[in-house]
Amino acid sequence: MPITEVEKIWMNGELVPWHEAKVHVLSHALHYGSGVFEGIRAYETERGPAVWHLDAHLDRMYSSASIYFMEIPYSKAEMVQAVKETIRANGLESCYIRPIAFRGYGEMGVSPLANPVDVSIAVWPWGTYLGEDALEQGVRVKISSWRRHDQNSLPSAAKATGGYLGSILAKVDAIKSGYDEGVLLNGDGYVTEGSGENIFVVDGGTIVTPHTGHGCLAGVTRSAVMTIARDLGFPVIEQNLVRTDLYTADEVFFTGTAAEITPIREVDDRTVGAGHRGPVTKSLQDAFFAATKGDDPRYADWLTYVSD
Ligand code: PPE
Repeated sequence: MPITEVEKIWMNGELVPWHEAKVHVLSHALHYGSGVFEGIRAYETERGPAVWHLDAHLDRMYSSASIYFMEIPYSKAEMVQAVKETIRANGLESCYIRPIAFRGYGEMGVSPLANPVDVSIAVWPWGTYLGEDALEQGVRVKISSWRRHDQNSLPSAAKATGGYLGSILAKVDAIKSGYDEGVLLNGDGYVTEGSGENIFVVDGGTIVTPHTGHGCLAGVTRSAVMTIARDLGFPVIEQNLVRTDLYTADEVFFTGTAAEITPIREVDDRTVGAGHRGPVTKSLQDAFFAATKGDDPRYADWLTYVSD
């Protein structure tokens, strides 16, 4: 997806012109995947742009960093200010936000411990993730032959750059096979998630999603959607799912910061439910987007206003 360029990127404490946000080719992260990052969205509200679940995203970023012994040289409070400042400097009403902390230029070799931790925050407008009409029409997915890496190979609790190589294999395989997205099973054959989204099924009015212990990322959208679903009166459970559970469900959908709530209309060429966005998915989307706009006081805490 082409990036819509804006003016400034925050880099190690300063706002620099977009094209000057550069790194050295011998940066550790480029060679060994030693970066941790987040994808966050800011939504347009009546009180100006508001960042969705900023604290939860930063908490996960600092946890990811600690798993890799990476000390982020800014406090969370400083990062909150930096995110707000970057959005303001670019005059955006809504945007995607990509903070990253990575091992920079210094020594060469696998151990990152002597290398500096560089931090940047980029923001830009980013529309629907899985295609123009995805939120209404739904997407077509394929169960990937590539498995989700094991917890003891690459911990799914860390949203680390290197971990996305597996996602790349699944995504490219899906696209080249004519699908929109790939779904990865874990080593035991249970469903984990898409290349960049968590997955849910709706079956007989119950909403089911794989447990994070089975290899999926603990998605911030996943947990927001679980809360919203329970508040709407749906039972929500975390349980093992096998691929045929996706084939036979009434509805299947993805969640993610970029993907938001994207219906899945086909899995491995089998039509899911009625073959279009189902009523439960629609009601979750409506409640979710009302919350992101600041229209639901129950979820007011989930928004950080850029002007505050
Ligand atoms: N699983 C994976 C593998 C993943 O990358 C994401 C986010 C999620 C689940 C959902 O997590 P959350 O955003 O906290 O609800 N993927 C980010 C990056 C996508 C990309 O293409 O880059 C995102 O959605 O921002």
